[in-house]
Amino acid sequence: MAFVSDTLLIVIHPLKSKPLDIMKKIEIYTTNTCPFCFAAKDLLAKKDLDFTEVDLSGDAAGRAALKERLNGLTSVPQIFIGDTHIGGCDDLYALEKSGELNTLLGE
Ligand SMILES: N[C@@H](CCC(=O)N[C@@H](CS)C(=O)NCC(=O)O)C(=O)O
Repeated sequence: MAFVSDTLLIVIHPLKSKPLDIMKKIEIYTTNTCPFCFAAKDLLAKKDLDFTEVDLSGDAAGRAALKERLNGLTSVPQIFIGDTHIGGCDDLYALEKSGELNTLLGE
């Protein structure tokens, strides 16, 4: 929306007013039949946040690599903000409820 001034953008979406190199990347590991994955993506979409989805459906090697990275955790979704592993769907909603999600994204 090139016609929207920077000032107006700050009013519309405080997180997106941050330069892209400051806004932390959101990465979510999912499978395509997982209701918790849909719920987590739904929250991110409702907050109009861009995220990178890694769909591990049918990807045994990918799931094994994620399990290794997360010291044995096997469930999806698994969500990262920048280099920080924040956990799964419940953890994402808890962070949103407490207001910490915006802090994590914007700091
Ligand atoms: N409390 C977890 C629940 C996640 C969950 O149960 N995911 C299921 C798929 S919908 C799963 O990965 N189950 C297989 C496993 O735990 O290894 C969350 O909020 O993310």
